[in-house]
Amino acid sequence: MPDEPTAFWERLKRGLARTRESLLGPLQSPRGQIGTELLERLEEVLLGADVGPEDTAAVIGAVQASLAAGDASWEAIQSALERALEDVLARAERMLVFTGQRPAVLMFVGVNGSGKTTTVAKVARLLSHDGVRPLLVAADTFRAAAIDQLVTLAHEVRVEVLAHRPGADPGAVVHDALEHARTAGYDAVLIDTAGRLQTKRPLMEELGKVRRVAERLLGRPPDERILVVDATVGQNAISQAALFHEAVGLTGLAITKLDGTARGGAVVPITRSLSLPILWVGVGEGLDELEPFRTKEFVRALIRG
Ligand SMILES: Nc1nc2c(ncn2[C@@H]2O[C@H](COP(=O)(O)OP(=O)(O)OP(=O)(O)O)[C@@H](O)[C@H]2O)c(=O)[nH]1
Ligand SMILES: [Mg+2]
Repeated sequence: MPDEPTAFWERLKRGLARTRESLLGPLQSPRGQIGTELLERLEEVLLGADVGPEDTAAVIGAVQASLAAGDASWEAIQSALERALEDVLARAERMLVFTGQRPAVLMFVGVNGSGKTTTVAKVARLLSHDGVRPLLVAADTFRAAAIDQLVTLAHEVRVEVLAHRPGADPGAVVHDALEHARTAGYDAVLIDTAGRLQTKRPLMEELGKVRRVAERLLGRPPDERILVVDATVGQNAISQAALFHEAVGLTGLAITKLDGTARGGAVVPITRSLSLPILWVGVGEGLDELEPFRTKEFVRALIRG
């Protein structure tokens, strides 16, 4: 079974290995520092893992309070850090919304190369495993290669895909896809959009249009408007998000490429400063390397490994 809990756990741990090493490596010195020295070290490593100054302060405060109360063994330090991170990430977890109206519509947006097309295929795979029948939509009509990529990935994860010719209007593709999904009884529609720089106004307006096309047809906006964020860009993702939010009204995040960075701590300031939950984390290039974000499991994999 591809999704049995151990395999899931192993993938998550493996994907977070680099961040874990950057966080815990420097703390595990042979002498096992305690007290102020440890807290200073901890501050350094949290900042180094891109946790950001505000959230680092919150975590340090919580760890300090826990350690003041009792022993400062390595085990106690790990537990305190685990609890502190769980607290700052408490509101980061949310399940995918299924309103009960079919098809559920999920739109994926983000800058170039953030991992949108791969994530769409990975999510489709997770949904099919749960018995949900998804239709993928190639609304990235900008490049022929983008359409081919989605079609190939759809084939690999054995789901259907609707595509027009390169250069077609993305709104028209989405319109067709939603009508088709309704008549053919799909449970979910996953829209892959072209990568764009948030500063390119006409391209951002195009995203707004795709949202409106869906809204007119469904009588409600797409149920999820997901920003796909590349974890390797760290906290810069925060500045990308604002204009995407303005264009489509984001409902959540997918954070990709956590396996490719030691700065995975950036998930903390990204989700907190945007007040957006993380629906999935990508921990590898493989199509099975996407996990629903669960705070407890994420923090445990990060701290305990
Ligand atoms: N290591 C790793 N690579 C990933 C992950 N997610 C995506 N990638 C890789 O990132 C690269 C870009 O992924 P795409 O899915 O094509 O990105 P995109 O956002 O659709 O790109 P554009 O459509 O060009 O904007 C590919 O090589 C993917 O395999 C991940 O979680 N981990
Ligand atoms: Mg793409």
